[in-house]
Amino acid sequence: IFGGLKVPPGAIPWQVSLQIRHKGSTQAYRHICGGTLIDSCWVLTAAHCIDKKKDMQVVMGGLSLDLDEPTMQTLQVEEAIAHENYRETAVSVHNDIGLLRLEGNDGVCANESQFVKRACLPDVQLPDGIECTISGWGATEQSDFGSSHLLEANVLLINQEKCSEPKVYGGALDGGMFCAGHLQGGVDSCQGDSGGPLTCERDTSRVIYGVVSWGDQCGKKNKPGVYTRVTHYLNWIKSKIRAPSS
Ligand code: 4AZ
Repeated sequence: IFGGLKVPPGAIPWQVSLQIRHKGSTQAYRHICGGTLIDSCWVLTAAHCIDKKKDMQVVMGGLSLDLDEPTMQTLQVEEAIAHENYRETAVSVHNDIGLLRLEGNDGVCANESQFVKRACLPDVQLPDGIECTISGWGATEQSDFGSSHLLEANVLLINQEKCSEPKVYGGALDGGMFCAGHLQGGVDSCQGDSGGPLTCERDTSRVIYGVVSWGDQCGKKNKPGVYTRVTHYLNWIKSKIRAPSS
């Protein structure tokens, strides 16, 4: 996160760290992406974060990637589902959405606590210009390697036509994407934040409105972050969650 602040304990209880096992090691896992807990056994992430060949685990309820915190829960990924039409082109990433099914018993995987909670799915599109929140352990203006403490920042939803102007992303956007950030630059998601949440306030709760997907570098003028538009994929998400492993 560029231009972010440290997240206080329990403030973003749906944030997870998606980690893959180091080659040749039985114990060590490395953070690769963010994700969002949307159900006890389901994490929403980006398709480009999914590596079916590697063991994946999810850590939730914590803020640090370096320390073991007593509030943390670590769960293995039983199944990783990338969108069937996920495609990367030279200028864009299409259908960059995926789901992780967690290991558990009788439909209980993550245990809800003050530090671990599900985010709600959105029901409608939200208006341009509203303030939403992004978070993650990704690269910062100080470090390409990311932050060991979870960071957050506020971004604005940017009009789709405005973001499709030639000086911004031209024709690279499709209806499954939206832009959020600050066109003057400075505040943005970055590498390592991918897959993580963009949430917005709706009534009295927060909804998971976007998944960190791509952008032309980070924090640059006229190059805001591009997010997978969760409302575009509600039927896809619901179909997968209703019928696990089919
Ligand atoms: C990345 O490389 C990446 N500024 C993620 C987010 C953004 C750019 C790049 C948005 O994963």
